[in-house]
Amino acid sequence: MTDHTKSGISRRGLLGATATGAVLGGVGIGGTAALLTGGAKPAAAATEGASWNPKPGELDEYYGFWSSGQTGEVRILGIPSMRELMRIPVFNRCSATGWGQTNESKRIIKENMLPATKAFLEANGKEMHDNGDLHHLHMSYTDGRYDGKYLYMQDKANTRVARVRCDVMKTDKILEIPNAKAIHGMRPQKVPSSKYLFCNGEDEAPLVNDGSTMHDESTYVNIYTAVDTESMQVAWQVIVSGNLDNTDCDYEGKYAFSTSYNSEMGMTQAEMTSAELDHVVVFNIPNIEAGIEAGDYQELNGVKILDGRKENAAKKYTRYIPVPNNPHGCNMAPDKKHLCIAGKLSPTVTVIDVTKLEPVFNDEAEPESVIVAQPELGLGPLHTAFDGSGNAFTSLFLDSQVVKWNIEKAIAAHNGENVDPIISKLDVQYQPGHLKTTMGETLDADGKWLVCLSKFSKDRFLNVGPLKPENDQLIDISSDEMVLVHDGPNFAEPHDAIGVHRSIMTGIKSVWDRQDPMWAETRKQAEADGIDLDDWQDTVIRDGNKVRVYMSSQAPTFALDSFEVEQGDEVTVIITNLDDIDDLTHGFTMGNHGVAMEISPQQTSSVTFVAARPGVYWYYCQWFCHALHMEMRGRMFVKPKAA
Ligand code: CUK
Ligand code: CUA
Ligand code: CA
Repeated sequence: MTDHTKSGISRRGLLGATATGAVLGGVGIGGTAALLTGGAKPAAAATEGASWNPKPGELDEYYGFWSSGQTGEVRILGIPSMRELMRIPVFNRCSATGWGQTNESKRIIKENMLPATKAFLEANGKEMHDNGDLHHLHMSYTDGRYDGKYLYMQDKANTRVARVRCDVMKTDKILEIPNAKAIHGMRPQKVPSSKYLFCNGEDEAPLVNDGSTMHDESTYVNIYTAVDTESMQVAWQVIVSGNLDNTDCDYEGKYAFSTSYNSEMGMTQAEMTSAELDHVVVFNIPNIEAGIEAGDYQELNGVKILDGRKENAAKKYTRYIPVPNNPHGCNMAPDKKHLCIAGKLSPTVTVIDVTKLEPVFNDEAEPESVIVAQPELGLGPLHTAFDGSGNAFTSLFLDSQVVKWNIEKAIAAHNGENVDPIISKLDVQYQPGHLKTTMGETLDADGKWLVCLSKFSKDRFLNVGPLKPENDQLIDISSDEMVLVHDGPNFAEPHDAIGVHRSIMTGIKSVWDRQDPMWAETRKQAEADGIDLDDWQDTVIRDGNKVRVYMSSQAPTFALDSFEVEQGDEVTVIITNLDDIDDLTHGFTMGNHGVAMEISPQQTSSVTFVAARPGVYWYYCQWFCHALHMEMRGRMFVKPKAA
């Protein structure tokens, strides 16, 4: 058997055919020279690495929460096994759970949708978007540490953010953000707690986007949004100069940072890459809060917007730190001090000392004075992760490598000392984007595992057609020499992941609370119908041409083995799963009606449809629950309309 991967030839071949062409094609002459300097060191001979493969029945040490890109969901994987444990639908629809179909999920999806979007969807015969583009997800923090309560995620495609409750691992809030366009980078505040969710608007557009100035690019702006995580409503927005890509924040609760690859405000790729330098925007959170308090804002679509553009520097809301053209990743080290900005088109990572920012805001120092190192690491640096021992790991997209380097040594080299900050390099397969260390974006960074999310898998798996999986690689980082221990195929397109130690996830329930707010509206309707959902009655209520069917389920039966409606009735089926045993989920599928939903232990779910065709339709439970699961079914009779 030939080993293509170790020779490095196929890796370079792939590079030539795809990424280099695409990236260099747009860069032009300015960036090319930098991209062609420096080369890949061959990978060190692989040693065995730590044991990653748990025996059957053994549990993982970490929860891995994965984004899924254009699939629009969140996935839970175990680390180190890389076994997929669960999927959480967020911006997508889900056939198994009924997300996007049940009344409970529709209420969450539509609750904070902008009126203009509702009207747009209605014009297209829809209630909701069918897609999302979920790049980034992060957990809520208390004092710089994960608190296990919520996950937050964004949707670049439709300018939304969402929240997942970690007690039940379900989405409970979705917010469409007004004024901004294309939420990309997103981070919860780390200290003292995740009061704000910081959200980058990537796309430029007129602030009032009504078509009146759409050809006048001088009216285009980009918007930074802080969402209040408790209410999941916008707290405030800031107009910035240039666009916004990735974002992170400090461990003091004072600053947030965003990279901009289009400080040029160009509309074509040539224009977006034309400058020598772009910038990192630094947001001064207390100054912004004071500005809001003082009334220094305009209001648009119910949101307070401050002006944080360069020309408004006197207000001290923002500062702009120049970095090499077209940066990408923005990662705060758990040393509380160093922010790492990945160069992308530059082979460097720019290290910013955030403790030097105060004089810059007070106009006592130049913005570039905060740059304390700029190590040259390799081609196409995209993102950086940390081990908690002063080391950083940067993905090199073009070199298809992970480079491990030392932050203090990079600073020493920047100060003229003769030290090499690079500790080791490891070939990955291929073209990595994000990379994540266990607990690495918290004060508890433990330096055990690194997951490298490679964008291409090429020859690593059985061929499955022109569309290939990606390859999330598990790397043992417990010693200076990184060891690749596992290839993990993954479907379109997890950009990001976090690794959370299982000791933090103590609040996860196995059985729902019967009073859960998820179906509060449904309970209210039941109350109005004289139904007590706690003392279950199985009954059919007629209300004009609306019919509500209240039914309980208990393995292996639905309480109603049939019900009758009239053709044209709007039927709502409300089911509570009375089983309270771990893992005993039922479902409800109405044959030939496109209706299916999950009902986990003690959960209430409801779904509404119009019974438009006469006849008999069987409903059944679609989650295997019992030896008589196949028999867990019943009939809906639809009486023909009188002619
Ligand atoms: S971005 Cu995907 S590799 Cu959207 Cu986090 Cu850098
Ligand atoms: Cu209940 Cu299958
Ligand atoms: Ca640029």
